[in-house]
Order: sequence, then C-alpha cells, then structure tokens
Amino acid sequence: MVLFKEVLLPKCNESGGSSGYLPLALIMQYHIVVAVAICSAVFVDSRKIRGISLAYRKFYKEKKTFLCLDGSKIIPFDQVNDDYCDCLDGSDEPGTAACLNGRFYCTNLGFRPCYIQSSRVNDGICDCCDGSDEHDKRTRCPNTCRNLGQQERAALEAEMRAVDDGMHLKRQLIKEGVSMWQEKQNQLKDLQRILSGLQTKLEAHRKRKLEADAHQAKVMGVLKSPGDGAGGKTAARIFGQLDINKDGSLTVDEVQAGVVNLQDDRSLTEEEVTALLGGPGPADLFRFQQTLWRSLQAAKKVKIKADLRGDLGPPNEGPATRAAPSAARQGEANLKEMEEALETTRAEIGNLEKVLSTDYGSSREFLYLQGQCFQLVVYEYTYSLCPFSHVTQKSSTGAEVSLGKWRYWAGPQEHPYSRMEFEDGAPCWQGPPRTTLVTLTCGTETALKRVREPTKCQYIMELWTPSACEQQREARRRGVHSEL
Ligand code: MAN
Repeated sequence: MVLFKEVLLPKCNESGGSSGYLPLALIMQYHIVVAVAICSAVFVDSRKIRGISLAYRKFYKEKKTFLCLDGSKIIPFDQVNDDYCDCLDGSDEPGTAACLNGRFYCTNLGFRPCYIQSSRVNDGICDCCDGSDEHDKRTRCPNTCRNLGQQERAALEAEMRAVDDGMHLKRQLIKEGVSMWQEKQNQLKDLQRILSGLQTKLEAHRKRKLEADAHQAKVMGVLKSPGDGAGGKTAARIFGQLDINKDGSLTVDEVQAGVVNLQDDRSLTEEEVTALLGGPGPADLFRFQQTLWRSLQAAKKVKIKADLRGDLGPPNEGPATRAAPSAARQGEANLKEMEEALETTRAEIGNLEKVLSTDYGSSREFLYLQGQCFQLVVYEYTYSLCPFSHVTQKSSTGAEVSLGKWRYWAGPQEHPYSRMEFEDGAPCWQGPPRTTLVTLTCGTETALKRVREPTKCQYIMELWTPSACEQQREARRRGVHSEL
C-alpha cells in the first residue's frame, strides 16, 4: 500500500535544469518550503525530522507510532532515525545511514533541495550544499547554497533574457513568413498565368504547324506531280527565288523585282504582272506553276532577270524546296521549345504547390527555414540540414550520403513542432535506410548545433531557432506544474 504520492525532486548531483522558468519557479517555491520548515522545526525534534522534506513531515508525527511509508510495518516513533533500520523501504531512517535503500533530503536553503542516498549521511563527504548530511560534525561542510543559488539565478536570468530575445525574433520571423507566404502565392498565380499563356500559344502554334505541314505537303505534291519531274523542282526554285519575303506567295512587287520583258529587259507594269499571274492577288507556287512559270518556260514575252539567274541554287534543291523544310524545322524547334517551357512551368508550379502545402507551424513561424540549409562539421563529416527537404553527410574523402528526406513533424501531441523526421536516406551497410530526427531548440540564432549518431545510421540533430522559443517556454511551464 502506498500512502503518499511520490514527489519528484532532482538528485543532488543532477542539474536542476540549466535554464528557464522551472528552476526559477522552484527556487521561489523552495524559499516558501524552507520558511515553513523553519516554523515546523519549532515544534518537532530536529533529530527526528532530519532528512525529511516538508511534504513528508506529516508522516513523521512525534509521540505517535510510525507507519513505514510503504505501509509494511508500524514501529514506535522512538525508532525513527535511531540508526537502526526497521522499515523495508528505509523510511524510518532518512537521517542516518542505517538503511541501504534510505534517502536523505537536503533542504539546501537558497539553492534547490534534493535527495541523496542515506548511506552518504555522515560519510565525511559534503553532499548537500547546506552541509546537513554531515550532521555529526566530524566533517566541516561550509554552506555553499547561497553562492550556488546566486550563480544559478544569474545563469537562469541570462537564459530567460535569451528566450525573450528569441521570442522577439520569432515575432519578426512570423512577419517575414507572412510576406514570404504572400510572395509564394503571387509566384504561383504568375506561374499559372504563364502556363495558361503558354498553353494558348502552343495550341496556336500546333494549329499553324498543321497548316504549314499541309502547305508543305501541297508543295511537295506539286513538285512530285507526274510528268512534272525536274521541271517542277525548277519552278519551285524560281518561285522561291522570286518570293523575296519567303511567305510562300508572289506579289506584283516581287514579280516586278525578278521578271523583265524578254526583248528589252524593261520592267513589267502591274497590269502585265497581274495578267501573267492569271489575276489579282498573291500567287502561291501552284498558281505560279500554272501561269507565270509557263510564260517563262515558253520564253516568248518575259524572262528572269540576269542577276537573279546567277543566284539560283543547285538544280535539284531550289530555294522554295529548301525554304519549306527549313521553315518546318524552325517550326518544330519552336514547338519543342514551347513544350519544354510548358513542362518547366508545370514542374515549377508542382514544386511551389508542394512548398505551399507544407505545415510551417501554427503561425508559419518555420516558413523562413524553407529553402535554407545549415551545416555542422563533426569529426570527418560535414552534416547539412535543409529543413523541409533533406539531410546529408559528406565525409572528408568527398562522398556524400543522404541521411533522409523530409517526412513530417514528429513532436509529441502537445508540441508537434518540436521535432522533424527525415526518412529513407541512403541504406546503411547491411542495414535499413538512414534516418534523422531533428529537435528544435529555442535560440537567438538559427544554427545546427549538435549532431549525434547514437545508433548506427540513426542520426539526431539539434537545430537552434527563435521559432522554437515559445514552445520551450510552454514546456518549462508544464515542467514546473508537474514538479509542484
Ligand atoms: C558511414 C557513415 C557513418 C555510418 C556508417 C555505417 O561511415 O555514414 O555515419 O555509421 O557509414 O556503415
């Protein structure tokens, strides 16, 4: 049967926590405890209450019997702290070394109370800073509690200031996060607009290409039409030569620039050209072949200008036939370029959507970590942590291995944003893939402070960030409450 609720206190050789609200709050609590203890001491034999905390005093009432704290035995109160062990749990001898499993409570006024094994009582070594464990006076123990308390309070206050600074920085980071978020949303909108523009352009381009292909097929059809043979190719070459702007059709101006009167090299009038082309409006290769080309072949009225004739390419591959495939090639290149741009934009949108769908904390206080990497050199390895992305380890010999890819926040329910889990890294030799757990600690700077590998290929990192400050403060508050 357990009659009391265990009160947790640090052992004397344990740190009470180097910082934060817990120790400060506890120190204040201890002052109250000690004041009450002093008052109680007026009424109770100090020998009997030696080594007992205030919370336990109610079980050590003088002039009554004593019930061992584990409920196993009742003994006369005289037998408490009489240097003889009666209770199995050692609770009758908190102030002597009689019981192997007994524990002695150091009040440590001015510092923090703690328990030591009662075997250390009067063993010639000062364990409690108030020297109360060496009460037989054979060993002189100066009271160092005040100094220790002052030192600890100074350290705590410094750390609390750092936490407050961290909180201030965190507020700025939240603000930064808000504008970063907005910026990313705008980027997404821009990219979506670009994508839609590219899609429209691409459709138009595809349509044009289809038309160009059809035109090309028609040209090729003309060139390859039965009975036309090499003549068709020559017609196409001349056509290409006359078609100055290479738009696949001949205007009056273009004909006037390249065709002259057979007799006197005179320039042709507009009417003459219109008549030669079989009517008004630009003539494509097909129409040219049926009209002007025939006149040129007949060599009765008109001829190609002398300077143009010298420019003609090899007989089997005239400008028109060359122009058409090269235009087609250009079209294809443009199409490919556009398709690539479309794919790149789609990928960028995908990445951005992924970034925007990530959980960056309740106020997006961790968003500023996105896209950043933090390094730490530990022995022969350089570790690199890129939050929300990946972790790597690069050895001094140059090989870099993945220690995991970002998976999720892995903190406990009450502090979900206190840990990050990275999984599925490079496989460990004869083992599973490497994993990394990152703990986030309040700091006035953002830095990777510690890397350990407690189990092979399972890494633990500590990242300092102002964004973790509040949750740390919360954790400490909770700690205080569980202690009191
Ligand atoms: C490399 C490093 C170490 C790891 C071993 C496992 O040396 O990644 O961190 O423990 O491989 O074989």
